[in-house]
Amino acid sequence: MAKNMQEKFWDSLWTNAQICTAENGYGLIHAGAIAVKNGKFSWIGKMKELPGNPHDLAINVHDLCDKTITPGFIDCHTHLIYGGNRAKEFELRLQGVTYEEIAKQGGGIQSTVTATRNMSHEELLQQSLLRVKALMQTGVTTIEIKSGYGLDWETEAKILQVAAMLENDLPITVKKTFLGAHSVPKEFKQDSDKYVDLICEAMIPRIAKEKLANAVDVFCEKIAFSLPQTKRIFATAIQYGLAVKCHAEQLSDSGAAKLAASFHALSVDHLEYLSVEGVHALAESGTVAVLLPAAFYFLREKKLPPIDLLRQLHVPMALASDCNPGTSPTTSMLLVLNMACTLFSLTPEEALLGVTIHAAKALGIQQTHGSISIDKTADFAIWDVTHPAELAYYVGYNPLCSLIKEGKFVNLF
Ligand code: DI6
Ligand code: FE
Repeated sequence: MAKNMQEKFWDSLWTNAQICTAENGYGLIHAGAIAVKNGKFSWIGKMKELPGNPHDLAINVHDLCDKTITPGFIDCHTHLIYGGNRAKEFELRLQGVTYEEIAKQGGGIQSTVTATRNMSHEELLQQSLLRVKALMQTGVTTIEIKSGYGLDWETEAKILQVAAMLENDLPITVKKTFLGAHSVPKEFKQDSDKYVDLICEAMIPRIAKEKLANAVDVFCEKIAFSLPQTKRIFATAIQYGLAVKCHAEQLSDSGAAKLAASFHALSVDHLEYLSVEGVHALAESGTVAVLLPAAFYFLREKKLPPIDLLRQLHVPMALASDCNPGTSPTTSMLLVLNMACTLFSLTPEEALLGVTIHAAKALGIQQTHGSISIDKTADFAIWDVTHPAELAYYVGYNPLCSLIKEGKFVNLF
């Protein structure tokens, strides 16, 4: 059945497609067509229900010869603006030194902070552009970018300004999150509460005033911020009209997910050590569980997030790259799909929803993005596969043919 049709002329029409709408599961439409007008989906249905000859209906007509269309992927958790890399630390970890030990010795996040502070806007932009382009080449049309490698006002602002520059330079939607509470900077090592004062009294008010980000995230963990500190930062974020997100239960169970749920967080992310109580709290608040299988893989974690219980209690599960130099140096959403299935036992269908509609929900943009639905933004990817499960199945093979942002073909460079 045609889902809608009133316009006489569309800007573009894609015909002979298999459409995975991501509405109610895969939401497959075989032998389908999609029309776009003014950057939005304006008709979705079966070819045989098209109200006329394709060339009479749209200015541009593209025959897809049975290729598969999915919504553009949404990478809802990245830290992709940073300086340098951490290959040396990777070598150390392979010799048995743990991530926490490296962090305690002043390596880890701190070393990336030093490199990031020393870079200009332009240098950061050039390095980050490469990572964003690589993500786009795996079907991504929307990303979230967190600050957090500055840990002082100047550098945190620089990162968020570079995020805005990326959105200007590329056909991609960028949602910005302030993660000043990523690590306690060395200047405040003796008194982390003083740094939390700075975050709450100076940084968050300025982030809100200058509209540098629309969400605030906290890394709640023994090596980062405590539960009471996290609570204080969340309360301040809400007071300034910013959404809340949380790096929760990545290395231990601190109760951060439950706390974040009590603030109606958009998402809680990582979750390897999430408790039964935590899952129930997420189910009640409608908070999205963001799983980051590439970080799990790269840290060679053993503890799995409680997938069965999340599934049983219908907590929406999103997937993201966590693109960052310390725990997830990847720029492939296809690899993330595969790892979610092989490492976390998600079904390929759950994985696909995890990078589309559930990822949109994790960013609070599910009304306009994340599925192929009338009046939503026409962001989609065209794949040379016969079934969307193939997107999670291949390991390192990329079947992307074209990417469409707001109804227009993206130059994939
Ligand atoms: N958890 C992570 O996996 C990243 N940040 C966080 O809070 C890692 C950041 C890094 O090691 O540079
Ligand atoms: Fe992260």
